[in-house]
Amino acid sequence: MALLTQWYIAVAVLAVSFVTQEAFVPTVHAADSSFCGIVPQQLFCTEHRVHSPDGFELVLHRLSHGTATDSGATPVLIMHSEFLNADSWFELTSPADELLPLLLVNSGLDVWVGHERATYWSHGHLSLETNDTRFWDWTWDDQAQNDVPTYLDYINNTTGSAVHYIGLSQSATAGAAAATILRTSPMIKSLTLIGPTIYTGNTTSVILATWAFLFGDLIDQGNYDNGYQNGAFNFTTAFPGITSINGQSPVAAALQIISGLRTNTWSRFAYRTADRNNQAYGVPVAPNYHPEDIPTNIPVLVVYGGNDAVAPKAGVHLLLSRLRNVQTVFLPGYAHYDLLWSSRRTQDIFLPVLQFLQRHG
Ligand SMILES: *[C@@H]1O[C@H](CO)[C@@H](O)[C@H](O)[C@H]1NC(C)=O
Ligand SMILES: *[C@@H]1O[C@H](CO)[C@@H](O)[C@H](O)[C@H]1NC(C)=O
Ligand SMILES: *[C@@H]1O[C@H](CO)[C@@H](O)[C@H](O)[C@H]1NC(C)=O
Ligand SMILES: *[C@@H]1O[C@H](CO)[C@@H](O)[C@H](O)[C@H]1NC(C)=O
Ligand SMILES: CC(=O)N[C@H]1CO[C@H](CO)[C@@H](O)[C@@H]1O
Repeated sequence: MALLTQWYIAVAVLAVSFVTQEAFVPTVHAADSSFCGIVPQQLFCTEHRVHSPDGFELVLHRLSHGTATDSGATPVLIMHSEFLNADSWFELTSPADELLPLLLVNSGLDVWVGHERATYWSHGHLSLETNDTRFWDWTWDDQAQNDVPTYLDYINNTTGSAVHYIGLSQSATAGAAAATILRTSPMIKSLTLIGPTIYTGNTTSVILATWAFLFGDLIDQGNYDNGYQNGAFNFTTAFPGITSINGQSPVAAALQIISGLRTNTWSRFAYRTADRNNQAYGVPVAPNYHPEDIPTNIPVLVVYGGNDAVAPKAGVHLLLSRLRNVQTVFLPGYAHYDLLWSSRRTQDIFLPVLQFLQRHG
C-alpha cells in the first residue's frame, strides 16, 4: 500500500479513536494495593515522590536487599515503555525468565524503578485534575526536558552519584534526549536504549506504528485479567474528550510521532505556527535533537530488533552512525514488543545489559 494512503488511514484511525474512545477503553482494576506490594517480597522497597517543574507527580521506587542500601552502590534508573506501567518489570514471561530489577539488585546495583507521568502509579499533579485537558497536554519531549532531569536530580541528590539510565521504547528516546541537555548529562553514567523510537522514518508500516501508539496496551490485555495494572492511562475516567488539536494534546503527541515518521527527524515538539515555535524555542521551526550532543564519556548500549516496525532497523542504524561511544545488541528476529515480552529476553537482553553496566561500573 502506498505510504501516503497508509498515512491517511492512520490519521483516520486516530481521529475515529479519539472521538469514540470506546474503541480502546481497557478495564482498569482499582488501585487497591501499593506498588511495593507487587515487588518480590525479598526486596526492600521504598516510595519516593518528586514533581516535575510543570507540576506532574513523578514516583520512584527504590529497591534493595536490606533496609540500608550499600553505600557506594551505583544507582540505576529503569524506565518502562509507554502504554505500560512499571508493573511490567515484574511479570515473568516464561519459567526461565528472570526479572530485570532483581538481576540488577542481585548484582549490587542500587535500583530505582521510575514511573512515567500520568500513569497508574504516578498520576498526581500539583494543580491539575486528570479530568482537565491541560493534564494531558504534553508529549515525550516534556518527559525529556522535565521528567528525566527531575528523576536524575533526585537520585543524584539522594545518592551523590551519577546514574545508569535504562529506557525502553519511548523512554529510551526521552533518556537519550535528556542526555543531550548540558545540565543533565553529568548525572548520567551510561545510557541503555532498548528499541529507541528516535528515527522512525524508515518504518515499514505507518499503520502499525500508529496502532502501536494507540493500542499497545491492549496487547497486554491478558495481564489485566491477572490483576496487573498495565495500560498507562486510565481512559475510563482520566482521559477527557479532545475537541482541539491546537496544543500539545495526546492527539498532538500522536501527531508528533507521525510527523517524525514522515520526516525521519528527532525534534523538539513542533508547534503549528512559527510564532509559537519562536516563543518556545526562539526559532520559527522546532529544533532537532542531535545524537552527537550526548557526551562521549557516556557509554551507550543500543538493543534493537531486525523486525521492529516501531523502532525500525534503518532508523537505529542512522542513530548508531551519529553516536560516538556506542555498543549494540542486535536481535535479528525481534519485533518491537518482543523487546518487552520475549520469553528469551533474559538471555537475549537483560544479561547483556547487565554485562554492559558491569563493564562501565
Ligand atoms: C480508573 O478508573 C476506574 C473506573 O472508573 C476507577 O475505579 C479507578 O479508581 C481509576 N483509577 C485511577 C488510578 O484513576
Ligand atoms: C474534575 O474533578 C474535580 C474533582 O473530582 C471536580 O471538582 C471538577 O468539577 C471536575 N471538572 C470537570 C471539568 O469535570
Ligand atoms: C536537588 O537538590 C537541590 C539542592 O538542594 C534542590 O534545589 C533540588 O530541588 C533537588 N532536586 C530534586 C529533584 O529533589
Ligand atoms: C531511510 O530514510 C532516509 C530518509 O528518509 C532515506 O534517505 C534512506 O534511504 C532510508 N533507508 C532505508 C533503508 O529505507
Ligand atoms: C550533576 C550533578 O549534580 N552531580 C552531582 C551528584 O552528586 C555528587 C555528590 O553530591 C556531586 O558531586 C555531583 O556534582
